Amino acid sequence: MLRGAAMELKEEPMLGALLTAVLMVLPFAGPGTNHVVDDPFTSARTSWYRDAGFGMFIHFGAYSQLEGEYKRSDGSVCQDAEWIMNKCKVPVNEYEKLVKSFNPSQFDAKAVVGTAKAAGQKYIVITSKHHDGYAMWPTKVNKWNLRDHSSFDKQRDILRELKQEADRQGIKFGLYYSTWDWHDPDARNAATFGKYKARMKAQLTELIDNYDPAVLWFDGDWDTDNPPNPWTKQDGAELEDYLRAASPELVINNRISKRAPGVKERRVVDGDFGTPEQTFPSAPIDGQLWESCMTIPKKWGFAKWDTNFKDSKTLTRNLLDITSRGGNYLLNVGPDKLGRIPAPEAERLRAMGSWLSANGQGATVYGAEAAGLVADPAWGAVAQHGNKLYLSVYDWANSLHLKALEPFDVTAARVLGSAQAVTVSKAGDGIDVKPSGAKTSDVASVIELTVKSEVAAPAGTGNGLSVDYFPTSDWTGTPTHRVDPTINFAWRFDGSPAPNIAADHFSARWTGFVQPRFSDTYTFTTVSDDLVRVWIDGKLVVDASSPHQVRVDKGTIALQSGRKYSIKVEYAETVGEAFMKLIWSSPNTTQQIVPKGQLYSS
Ligand code: FHN
Repeated sequence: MLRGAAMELKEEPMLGALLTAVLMVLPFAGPGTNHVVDDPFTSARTSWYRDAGFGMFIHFGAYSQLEGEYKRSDGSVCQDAEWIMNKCKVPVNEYEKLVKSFNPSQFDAKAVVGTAKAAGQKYIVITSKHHDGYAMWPTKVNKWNLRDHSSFDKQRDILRELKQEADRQGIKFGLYYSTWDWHDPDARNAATFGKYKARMKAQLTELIDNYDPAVLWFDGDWDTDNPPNPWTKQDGAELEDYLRAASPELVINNRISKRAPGVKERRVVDGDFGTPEQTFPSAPIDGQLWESCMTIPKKWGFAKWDTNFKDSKTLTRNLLDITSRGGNYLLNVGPDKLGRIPAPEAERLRAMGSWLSANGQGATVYGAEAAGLVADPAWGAVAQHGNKLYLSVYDWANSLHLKALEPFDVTAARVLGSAQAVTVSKAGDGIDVKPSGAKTSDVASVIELTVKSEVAAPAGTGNGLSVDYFPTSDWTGTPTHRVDPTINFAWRFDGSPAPNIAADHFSARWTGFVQPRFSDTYTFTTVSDDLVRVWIDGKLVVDASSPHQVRVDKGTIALQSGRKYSIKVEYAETVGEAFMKLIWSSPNTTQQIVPKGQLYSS
């Protein structure tokens, strides 16, 4: 593993530098390259992340020293938090002077990790470098960092302290890193941007080698000229390759890429998970894992005037809504200039943890998935965990209706933390759940249903799909034939299905059979660039046949378990990036790349 090599060579600084230099230029791509490493929906690499459900974001940096206020020379006061240098137009040299006194002497990793544990948060993501470019570790790349530009104890390293404490207390450690940088002059200058990128890669190598993060959470992926941000989608793609080679177990967010000017939406092909911010979707995101990040007050970084803290009921219900839709909740704290988590934030987190640890209510979050068997109810949220449905009831009533999306039986029902009887009966388009007693909590009372739905057909013995790859974008010319285990490709800018197929102007036709394990209405989802059509049992289920940028399309079809249905997928790439993924889901099947065992080439 390259990371191991880098670690071993750390003791040999010259060789380590040589390896780092080689890594930076090693061509990871070219015709025949598929940049996909696995299916984040099901891979062992992302398993801990999918089960975690709840993490702590920490926005802590030089900006914390200003406590959210900048007093101008004319006496006026400008307020912001982690954006204060930019929004208040603080001259760089003045900002440098102001943060020289930064001294987070009371930063206590044990207390920070203890607060995360008390909240029930299973991972931490701390800002290692925000947009102001200030590194929170003793980077060798420059002097703009907590070791070389502060009044902090030069023997201390807060990232190491936090990493060691997270390891000791058994929670995962992650790092936020902004590709956009207001301080490094090369970061805003297209002509010298390559120097900044080299420094960025060297810093990221330091972070991987010295702190072994489980998550790298990138930020700063928007098009702007304040200051200019020359980062490109291609830079993001190359960096993702580099990082995955350097640390194969890394989980990476989608903001490693770059959004086109004026584009608000982020793509589902970058990194491993999407990052809705200060909000969350009403249903699982098609095509990618996702994590909602949110603040407790208004701002991410500490601001002494920012005292409108969300209450713990709202925050807990946010968590339940998010995890019932297949997402994670990354909830932020903004330590003050001494490194202390504001008491109101710690108090809300403890309250969330108390609710999660009471009556086994954590089962609504940890390892929970979107409940495909029922529709999202108005009175609360429903998550599924194996053969259990967890009904988190916000609006308690002694009769709660659930719309069934597929038939299932309820073999047991109980209210967590109460001995009250619960009866369940078929009713209209679903079931009525009738708890006989009072609610157990003002936040959410949890009813656990043990359900028996259709038993899966035995796992398939498929080998994948037969495929012809054509050297044109219209399925003409002499094809290259093979069998693909799945349809899960990110050819990106320079990759292609085979070394003899150019990166642009190629097409593919997969054929064979697909075998569902349940008698369900299946949703087939494609992630494609440039165009795709999917036929199943002769029915055109997905038709995205006009050339497009990265796009998600889907269609449904009712299938009987165990039967083999003919499937044909036609795909074409014209120019630029190329992606093609075939995903399925059903009331009994969580969203995933259609697995090899359920695909037959003949
Ligand atoms: O500009 C940053 C902001 O300061 C904060 O870090 C958030 C957290 O997701 N991300 C950016 C805004 O989208």
